[in-house]
Amino acid sequence: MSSVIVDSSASLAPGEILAAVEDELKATPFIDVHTHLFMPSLGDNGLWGIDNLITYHYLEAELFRSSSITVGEYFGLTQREKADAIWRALFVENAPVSEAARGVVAVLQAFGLPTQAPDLTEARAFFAAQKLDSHISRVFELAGIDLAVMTNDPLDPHEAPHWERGADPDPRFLPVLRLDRILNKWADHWRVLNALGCRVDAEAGGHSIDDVRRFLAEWCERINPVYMAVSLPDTFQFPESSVRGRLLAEAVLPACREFDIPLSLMIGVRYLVNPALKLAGDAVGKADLHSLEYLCREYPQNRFLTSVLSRENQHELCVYARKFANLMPFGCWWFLNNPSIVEEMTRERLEMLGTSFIPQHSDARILEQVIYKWRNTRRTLAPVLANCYRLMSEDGRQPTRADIRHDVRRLFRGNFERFAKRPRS
Ligand code: FIX
Ligand code: ZN
Repeated sequence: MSSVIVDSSASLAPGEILAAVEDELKATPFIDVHTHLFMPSLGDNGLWGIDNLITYHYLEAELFRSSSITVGEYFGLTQREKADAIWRALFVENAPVSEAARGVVAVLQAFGLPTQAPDLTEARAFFAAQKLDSHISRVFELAGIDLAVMTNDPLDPHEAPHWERGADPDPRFLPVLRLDRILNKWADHWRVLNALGCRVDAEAGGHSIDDVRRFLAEWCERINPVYMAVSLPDTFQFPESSVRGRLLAEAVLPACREFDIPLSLMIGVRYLVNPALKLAGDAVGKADLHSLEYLCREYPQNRFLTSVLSRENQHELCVYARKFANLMPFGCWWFLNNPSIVEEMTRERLEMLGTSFIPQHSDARILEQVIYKWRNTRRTLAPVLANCYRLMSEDGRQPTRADIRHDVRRLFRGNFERFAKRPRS
């Protein structure tokens, strides 16, 4: 087959730009900078396969709008029964037009499985026949990613023992130290830290700060995280004389400086507005980003990898990123990860930040979700990026394929590699 030699330094005609952008997006393996996926050595924390895909909390929330089943009845079912209920309501009785439902269809299509079957028999047989390690590689290849950044919780009783026994690293995954239980749920977890030998108390007084700092250092040595991370409520304030405020200022930020890693702040969650829905019960609130401004200004030696959940906070996040080079906006998080909003957010980021931000992460909880989440990202962002080069061309600078290749690598790899100071690709 003749391979077309592309002169990457040649200027592109306006009619060639979109195809060049699509080619470079397809040809570039992305780094997925935030997921809830787990490397195989972390055991059954890692979720994959059709029943997990269909019982994703996004789809659970949609089920109760399209079925007479009550929340109590649903959570009393087995996982297969739950998946059957969701399949029937969202994929058989109604067309799967929502973002999350279409995603399941895209995964089935990617593996050549029926997308309109009356039940899940064939899909279940297919996934049951997969061997996890080779399946991960196949899924990453289909998704066009070569690295997934995990979310690793040192106080999770289902995960920490794997690390303490020495979980084998996997070159396809990068660890992160997740701090929600320490920073947001101190009242429920200081005793757990105490049992682990930390001299802490309910008010985080005495040796608490020093021992949390030591605990963080021990876990950084153990798992070698690319960053530390915490999700924060829409009400987050900093500086603040609260336990969270003091732990953040005196333990977490110094530890990030000591290990020279960013802190990921994911701001704007209204937790469990409907507790009955469990993981699906969280909502969104507009946050006061003056706290982020203060952190970026007063802690110039720290780097803040930041995503905000409210659509109404996006423009000011871009403005702050123009003011502070230690602030790296990333992703179209959770309720924002829909084409209509991804397009709006990415256009304003390109207009204000050029290619100095990280456009997307998948937030995948189930392995195969990366297939549709990254397919959607490429599909949505290709025309957005192409429009930038078209406008640049109209204004007098002709784009080349080399420009596009460089920019795509910067957006989906280089900005993260530089900000996290690894991995070197
Ligand atoms: O805090 C987080 O990492 C959030 O992404 C999750 O808690 C959330 O449930 C989610 O998976 C959103 O996509
Ligand atoms: Zn997440």
